Amino acid sequence: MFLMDDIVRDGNPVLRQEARKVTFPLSDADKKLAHDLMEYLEISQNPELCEKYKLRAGVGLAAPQVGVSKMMASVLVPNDDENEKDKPLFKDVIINPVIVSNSVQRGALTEGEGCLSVDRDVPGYVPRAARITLKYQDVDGQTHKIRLKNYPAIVCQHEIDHLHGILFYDHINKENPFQRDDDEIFIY
Ligand code: 0S5
Ligand code: NI
Repeated sequence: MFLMDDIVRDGNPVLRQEARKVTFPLSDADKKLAHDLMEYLEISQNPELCEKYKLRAGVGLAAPQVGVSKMMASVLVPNDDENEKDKPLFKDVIINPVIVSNSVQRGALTEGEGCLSVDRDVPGYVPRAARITLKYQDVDGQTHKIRLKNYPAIVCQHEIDHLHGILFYDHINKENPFQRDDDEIFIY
């Protein structure tokens, strides 16, 4: 199980490295990594357990954030609909993910972004594609090609950035952090 002390912070070179592709079948170590990455999100999204283990709740966690430079990340986007609480909007460990197409339309989270590896608050919009087509492998080596929009699309782009050594604040306009394009949409 990962705790906050296991999470690598900004300044550690692993966060700026290009992660290595993962080979199949997964080694036992890679299987455990996949399990532990998802477990962190599940535990952190449970208010009692989050408090008990003093975690920062997250919707995604990439392997480089726990010091492992491999193309693997967990994503768990909860469903806010009270009746659909047990049906996440997106839940999977994405391995060797590739964004095969991006919408022309851009979108940014209204509240900006944070990162479990960045302890300071960096205000500003993080412009991203509003919709993506994502190709990835799951823990069984099955290939998925799916279309994502809005929040799940933003979360996956944030995680895939980690696999290429990119942090969210790299995308923030330095001169005008809250600058927006005309047809850019607000997400959330
Ligand atoms: C329940 C629990 C519901 C948490 C919502 C949340 C991975 C939640 C966060 C992360 C922006 C798009 C600090 C706050 C950041 C992806 C950063 C927390 C998201 C990933 C974890 C990031 N958070 N929580 N991370 O690379 O919204 O947004 O989840 O750094
Ligand atoms: Ni992050």
